[in-house]
Amino acid sequence: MKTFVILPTYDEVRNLGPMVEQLLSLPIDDLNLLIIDDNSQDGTGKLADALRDQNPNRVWTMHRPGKMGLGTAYITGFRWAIEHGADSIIQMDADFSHSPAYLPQFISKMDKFDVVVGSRYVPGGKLDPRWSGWRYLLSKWANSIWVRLILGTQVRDATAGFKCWSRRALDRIALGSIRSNGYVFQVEMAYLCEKLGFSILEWPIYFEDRRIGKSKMTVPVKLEAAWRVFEIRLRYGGLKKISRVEYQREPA
Ligand SMILES: Nc1nc2c(ncn2[C@@H]2O[C@H](COP(=O)(O)OP(=O)(O)O)[C@@H](O)[C@H]2O)c(=O)[nH]1
Ligand SMILES: [Mg+2]
Repeated sequence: MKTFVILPTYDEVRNLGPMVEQLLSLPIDDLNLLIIDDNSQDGTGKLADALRDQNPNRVWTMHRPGKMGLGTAYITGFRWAIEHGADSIIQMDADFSHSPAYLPQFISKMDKFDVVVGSRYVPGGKLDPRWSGWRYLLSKWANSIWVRLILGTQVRDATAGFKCWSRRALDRIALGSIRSNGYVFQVEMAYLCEKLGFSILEWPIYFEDRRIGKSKMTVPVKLEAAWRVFEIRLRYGGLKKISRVEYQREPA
């Protein structure tokens, strides 16, 4: 079983080293990393190449000329991983909000599920206690109510960016037709999973605030995401109703 972790980076120079080290020390067979850096200003790209040279045939890098967004980074990474023979593909942030410690559990579920979603909003899921009540409510509302109302989805954490995909699932998604890029990229993919009838496991995670560096997501990006949910509905509204969606919320 070959696994690829796709790590998009933009100005993560202090997170990337420890992240790669932790990922490579996981007890997972044939675990490979692809770092996609968008010409970070802080030297992340150079560090990525150094890590690649230190870990030949385990760490790969891709450099894009400028900040082109998370969605396109993942689409590019998914395609590359499939071409390179991946059986499972993991998408995660490089800032430690998504703990590498969950990976063995996610991968162990790949025989039964098409996608595992690291979820903040299922029982057992937890947000960093440093989140203010207001920030928590807004996020929970956006994920669990707004998106569900507009799209009729079942997923509790619609903008979850921590996922483990089986190759068979990604093979069934027309990656070339995915248009959204920021948070909505996650919503679009989640919606498609349900429309395509994938079996999905929402696995509760503890979502820690990034340890170092700054978030690249701004309030306008978040507001834009809220409106773009309508666009997704318009674009895919014609798709036939879901045939089979099997959500398992908690770890068995
Ligand atoms: N390659 C690439 N990575 C990005 C871009 N925007 C954000 N990232 C990375 O995507 C991950 C999530 O971004 P982050 O700013 O932490 O978003 P937040 O967790 O929603 O605050 C981090 O690893 C970032 O370095 C981008 O435009 N291109
Ligand atoms: Mg983050």
